[in-house]
Amino acid sequence: PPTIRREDYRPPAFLVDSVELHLALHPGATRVTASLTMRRNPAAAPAADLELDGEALTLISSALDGAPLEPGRLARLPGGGLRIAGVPDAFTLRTEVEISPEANSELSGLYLSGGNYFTQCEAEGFRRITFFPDRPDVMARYTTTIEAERAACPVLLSNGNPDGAGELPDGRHWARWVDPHPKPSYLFAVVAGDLVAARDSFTTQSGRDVALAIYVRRGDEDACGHAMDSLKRSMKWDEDTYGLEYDLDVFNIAAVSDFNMGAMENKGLNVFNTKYILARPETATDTDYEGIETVVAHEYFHNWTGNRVTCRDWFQLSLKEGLTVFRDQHFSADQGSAAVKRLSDVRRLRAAQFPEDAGPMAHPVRPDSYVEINNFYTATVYQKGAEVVRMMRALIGEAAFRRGMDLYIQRHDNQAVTIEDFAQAMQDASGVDLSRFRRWYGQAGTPELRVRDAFDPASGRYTLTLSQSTPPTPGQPEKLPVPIPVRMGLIGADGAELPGAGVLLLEEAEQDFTFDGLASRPVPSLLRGFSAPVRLSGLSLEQLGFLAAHDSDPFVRWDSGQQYAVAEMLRMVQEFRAQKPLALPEGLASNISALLDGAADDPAFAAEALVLPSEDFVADQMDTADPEAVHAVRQFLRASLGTRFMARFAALHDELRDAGPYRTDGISTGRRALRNTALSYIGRAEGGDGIARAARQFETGGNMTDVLSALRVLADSDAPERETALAAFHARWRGDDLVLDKWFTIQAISSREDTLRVVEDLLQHRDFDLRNPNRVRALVGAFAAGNPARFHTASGEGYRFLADSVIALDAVNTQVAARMVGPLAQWKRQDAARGAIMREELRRILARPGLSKGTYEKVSKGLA
Ligand code: BAL
Ligand code: ZN
Repeated sequence: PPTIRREDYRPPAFLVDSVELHLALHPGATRVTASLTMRRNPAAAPAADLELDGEALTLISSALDGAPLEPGRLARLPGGGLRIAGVPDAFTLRTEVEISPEANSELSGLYLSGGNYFTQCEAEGFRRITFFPDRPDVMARYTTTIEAERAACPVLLSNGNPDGAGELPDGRHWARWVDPHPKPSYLFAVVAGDLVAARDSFTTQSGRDVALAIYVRRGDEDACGHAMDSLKRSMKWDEDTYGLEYDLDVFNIAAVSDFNMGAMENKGLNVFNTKYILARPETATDTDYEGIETVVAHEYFHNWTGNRVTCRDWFQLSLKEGLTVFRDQHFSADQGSAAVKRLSDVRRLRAAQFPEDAGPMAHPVRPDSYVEINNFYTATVYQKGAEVVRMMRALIGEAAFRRGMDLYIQRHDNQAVTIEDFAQAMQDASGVDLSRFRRWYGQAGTPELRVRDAFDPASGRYTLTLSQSTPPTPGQPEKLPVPIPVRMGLIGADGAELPGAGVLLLEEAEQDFTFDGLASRPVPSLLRGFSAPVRLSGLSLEQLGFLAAHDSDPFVRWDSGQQYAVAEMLRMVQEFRAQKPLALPEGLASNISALLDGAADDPAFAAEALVLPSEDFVADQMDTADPEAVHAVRQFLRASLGTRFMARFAALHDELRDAGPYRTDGISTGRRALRNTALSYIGRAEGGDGIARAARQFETGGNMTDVLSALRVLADSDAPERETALAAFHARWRGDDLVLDKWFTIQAISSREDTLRVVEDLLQHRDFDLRNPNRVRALVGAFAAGNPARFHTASGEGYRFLADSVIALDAVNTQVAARMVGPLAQWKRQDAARGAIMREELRRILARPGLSKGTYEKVSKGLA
């Protein structure tokens, strides 16, 4: 398959001013008629022929300016597109095609889910609905008429505002939607089916009323309250923070249980994975509630950053995604504890993006090439992209950043633009030269930031030496220094903050920063708030322990504790490999003790800080991973800490029980998180009553957070309560897909040695469905990406299991298949024996005839 390169970008030869679409919905054979009002693009090189994208379309008829096109002027292109020879400068093209929603297991284009019709067009799904220049820099005004059987599809939705509806013969009916805003084809959407709406309204800052509706399956309308509330808070926040107001009469959301992504920001008609809409206390965890708030906000914020101002081409994806993740993170931070939100965002960045940036798929925030664009909806484009925007704001200041956003939108409203245009707006609004800063967009890899320091008691001068380097990544052997904003402070021996706090800007490979007038050597607190997405090294264990106890910055306090634990765990891994007995390090125990002392003051922070660094994070710090040793060490520490502090964990578990109704405010979720962290330690402790506590909590827990935390403890155990609880959970929730996903996941991530067997059995379970992406992610994805000890089992069975799954999936849903390849492609991180089996499995996938280009790209890059 061909590689698409950023440098090959050319403006579209033809533009589309308006689109009239008519969809006659039938499960097996939907007719789509499109009338495109087109003209030559004066800014493009002249082209004699018109080329349109198309995929899996059966052409029924076509006409140019009302006259049928003779067959000699039409040619089909290799991927399924259409070439029309000799078109005039301006014309109307009418095509009629047939498509089969029923046969569409890719879930891209128009498809059926539970008998209802949904679309997904980003990135290139619109070409599976009709012939079109399916690229984001072709922005058009759409009028969409949908017709369907009234009984099966009482609800007919598309983008924009409603513009009429009526009856048709044979029990059918129609509805028309007009979207006044020009948009790229990837934002097109249609939803039709037997859905019911939860409704509300929002009055914008200028006094316009917007009708809000969330469409779900009958029976789920009472589970939309949190999503609706999140939507209204997002609408208000964007007005208050950026002066950005919603721009249609209606804002509709439709939820679907078969969906490749989390959600999609189609203009005026967001389509959501049910996972990010439906929540009841008894079915959704606190993490689910947070996810809903974040994703609802994210999709809403796209209305301006993505929809009104969109991307010129898909290399610019982070223009809308990085910026919109930055905006949703900022919004969520404003809703509760900003500090805890920040460290959980950083934990996720390190878990997903750092390994990606160090692996075979490493790419810049603005990639230079791709084979399949769907492979580039990555942690780098999203999360690192957001970090880059955050650093930009730190460099120019909040006020200038707001002016820059105003300028960006004013300049580029209704345009398809580049990351360069965004940076230019920020530069023009701030007067700060960002030319060097733009390297962050073009250079892949996580910079390594090293610190050395020196103190001269005679002069009272303290010198911090910061240096940076970025490791080579595929296609980028040499790296330049990037500007790294290092927010910092200095701490005195008594734990007090000293003068000198601020932001150091490291622009060169190495720079000295001096501080005068100090009485004694301070401890440097660096990267406060995680001011740059880099790996920091050079602090001693002693300094880390000191910062964990004393720093005023919660991020540094948390991170220093984590880095301290990592250092000890790496040392213990060496001992384990040398077959020496393990012992609980006293320094680590006293850090945990100090956290327990302060736990009542900030339960949410304590819950985060008490959790040991993940196995993947620890393995990620080793030259060659050793999943077995890391697992053994982490389990040993959980058990020893649980045993040592049993009484205190038990007290927390008793005291923090929820009183009164379920609430999702930061205090309540923090208390539940701390209580369940305590339970998890008790569950590992020797001689503890963890199983009894977990079984009781499982039976009496009034919310899914508590029930699932208890089930997690049981599922990891060999106790007889395990089977009883899993069976009871399945019996109670087998009718609820989202809860059943949790049942699959909890077994897939169990630390028990028989987990792979269990997972293989679950693959055959009557409730498993390869066509449902949530279910696949819940079982196969959770096992491969969330259970390193069992996935990397030395026999290689975990690898074979994943390769078999990828092969089976590639025949059903290529996007989901390609996404599953990741863990196998990290073979360079493993020892030679494991690496050889992983490569063998990658080659086995590659040898499959008819492999999709997405899976091909991931596997072939993984093998390189
Ligand atoms: N645009 C795809 C889904 C999202 O990032 O919002
Ligand atoms: Zn997005």
